[in-house]
Amino acid sequence: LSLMGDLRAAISRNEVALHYQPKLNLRHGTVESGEALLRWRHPRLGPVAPDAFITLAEETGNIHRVTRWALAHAVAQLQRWSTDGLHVQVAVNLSARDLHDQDLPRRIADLLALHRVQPRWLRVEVTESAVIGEPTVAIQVLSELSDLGLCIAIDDFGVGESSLAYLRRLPVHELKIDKMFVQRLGTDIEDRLIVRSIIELAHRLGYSVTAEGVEDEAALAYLVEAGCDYAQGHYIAAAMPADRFASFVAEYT
Ligand code: G
Ligand code: G
Ligand code: MN
Ligand code: NA
Repeated sequence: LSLMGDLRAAISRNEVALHYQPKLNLRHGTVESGEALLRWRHPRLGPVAPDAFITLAEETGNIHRVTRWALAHAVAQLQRWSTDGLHVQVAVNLSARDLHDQDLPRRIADLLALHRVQPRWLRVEVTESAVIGEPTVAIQVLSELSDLGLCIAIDDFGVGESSLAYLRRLPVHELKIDKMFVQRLGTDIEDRLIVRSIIELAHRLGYSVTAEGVEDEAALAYLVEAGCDYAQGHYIAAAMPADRFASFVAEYT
């Protein structure tokens, strides 16, 4: 648990950072959005993987702290970019427990007002499993966020406890296809069929689609041909610090 103590200290001292992974618009070849991903460099241990410290924060009841920090920093960054004339949309990941926090919509509304950022520049990503745990509260929280004007993305779509029944009760704007189906698109016939079907399903339900984990040219080419809207992955760019992300966006407008 001393690692959790270190994380709390790192958050209060701003020793954690948000990096941003560009999302490529496949129709226009532009980048107008990105996903915020937490990075923590421990003074002794070096970089700690977010999977590890997010799970730890969840298990020790500290995830709200982490989420609030990420949201506050993403919105403050959006304000700075907007002042610089850079119009970009940022997605922040929420954990299951965040969806049990009925104060979250008001907290986000306050943050946006404080920084004079329009809600449409902020997105939240949630997994379906996050909703299944306590669906009534989660659906209410997501509906309030959607009513505020935020877009809601379903993350890691296609793996875990996914349920199409819940999907229809949620105010969803975007599906993000899990990288498991995307990484081998160049060679795997079944992954191609699955991805093509998810894209068609999403479009029929009125959602946009992002493919995650694009690692080579073959995957990217398949996604363009299959009508996918956005792509994210190391072949395009890994997550990068805010200043580099701003240059990347400027280069791809
Ligand atoms: O960058 P990657 O290794 O960067 O991220 C690993 C996992 O950590 C992913 O599942 C990602 O969604 C999650 N993650 C990264 N940043 C955040 C964050 O700010 N909040 C939450 N809840 N999860 C995050
Ligand atoms: O769970 P979520 O989708 O939020 O997390 C995104 C995770 O995927 C992060 O850990 C991010 O660093 C990672 N990621 C981003 N692009 C790629 C990629 O092309 N390949 C792989 N294997 N991981 C990726
Ligand atoms: Mn995500
Ligand atoms: Na994902």
